[in-house]
Amino acid sequence: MFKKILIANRGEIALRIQRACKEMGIKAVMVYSEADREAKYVKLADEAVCIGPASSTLSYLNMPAIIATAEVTDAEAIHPGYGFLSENADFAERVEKSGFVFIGPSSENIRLMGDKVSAKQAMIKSGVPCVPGSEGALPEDPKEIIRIARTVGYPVIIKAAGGGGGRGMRVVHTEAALIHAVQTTRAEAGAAFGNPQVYMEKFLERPRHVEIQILADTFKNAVWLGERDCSMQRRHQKIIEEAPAPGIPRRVIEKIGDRCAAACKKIGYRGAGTFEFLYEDGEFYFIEMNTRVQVEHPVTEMVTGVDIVQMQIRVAAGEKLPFTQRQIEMRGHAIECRINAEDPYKFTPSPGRVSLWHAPGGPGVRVDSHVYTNYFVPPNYDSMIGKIICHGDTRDQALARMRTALSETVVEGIQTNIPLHRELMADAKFIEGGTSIHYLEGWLGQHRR
Ligand code: MV4
Repeated sequence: MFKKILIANRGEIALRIQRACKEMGIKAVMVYSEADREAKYVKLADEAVCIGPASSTLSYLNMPAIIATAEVTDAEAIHPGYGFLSENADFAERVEKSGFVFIGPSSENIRLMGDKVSAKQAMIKSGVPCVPGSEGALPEDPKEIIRIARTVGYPVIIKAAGGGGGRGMRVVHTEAALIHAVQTTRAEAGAAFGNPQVYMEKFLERPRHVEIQILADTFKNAVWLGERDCSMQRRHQKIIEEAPAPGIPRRVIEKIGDRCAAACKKIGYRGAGTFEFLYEDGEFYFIEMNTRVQVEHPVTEMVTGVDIVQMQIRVAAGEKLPFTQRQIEMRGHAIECRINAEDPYKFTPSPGRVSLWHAPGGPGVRVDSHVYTNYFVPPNYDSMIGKIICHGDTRDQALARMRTALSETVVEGIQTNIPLHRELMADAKFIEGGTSIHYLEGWLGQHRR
């Protein structure tokens, strides 16, 4: 096992990774920006090195500074967390070429999944069901494009190969609008991602977003750890996630989970990963794979009892997964509310000093946050300041625990989205379960104030 790991991230996930290191007897080196100098998790680290100013381009995205810090501190591996450099294949490659272990999959696998056209082709080859559409990138010839769209059937969606997470997409409802939409998406994709390739899919009108968590080691073992329903989102920012996904038959999940694990074996995947699917009318359709630990990993940890961050570190160090698929048992239900420093209804960021932080507790309640009373939320980064995760034997119990947890939580000095979460936990449609990806935006439209 590693003796020392460098954590190339900030905020709650930096603290989460640091906790995993401490539990495993691994020393943690933290890199931080000038804006995070005072953060307690920086002081809690065995070593901490300031790598640049607040701007993430000059700090958390600064590859030479991060690799140089690993060198001077004698770290053996780098954990990238989520966001920042976590899915940057060039960074993973530079880490490995510099003689460190990248805690994640190979740079080749990151690159394969970063290009959504090659990712989809790999999944089709591995037997993972995908949204019907163009086989690979769209050709230049407008006649060919029109022919493909007729075969797929309108509405279609044009997506950039270099996009993902909601960037670089356009829905097309009629043949008259098709060619212009393809040209515009191509031009935008070329400018934004340096790759003008686009592909076409049937546009699903009211899907749910359901994802499968996987873990794989370097001994050809891959297991899936159930699913998460992440449909409650606004502008591609998830705010609530839960496991299991309400109302989806177990045999449907099991079939798709087995396909995901098989795909991991086929491509030689290592570490934690997430297969994102759209779920509509009882069918799963693969859209993208995330090659990092995700914000919402705790809901899976709570229903499976598996420590995903520890497992990432173990398999990166060359250990075997300590369980087989048959030993994975799902118990109860877990729900996560992301706490953001923002206006709860206008969604404008609300950075600043937290004059009072009181976290909830009790049975089945987990809080992942780096915040404390007098912590200053810097304006330079993502607005998420923590997560409340509640587990129960049933979804109703998890919900009841979340309502209690939210009622106990006190955050003063800044605005947060806790009032929104309190309303959603009392919403009849959410309580029923199974709302689509469009539910929250519709709800916000009706509850305008
Ligand atoms: C889609 C879709 C409907 N049909 N693809 C948006 C994020 C990116 N990961 C894929 N996205 C979508 N792809 C087809 N063929 C609808 C979305 C989508 C979405 C997906 C997941 C979560 C939230 C979303 C919000 C709007 C659109």
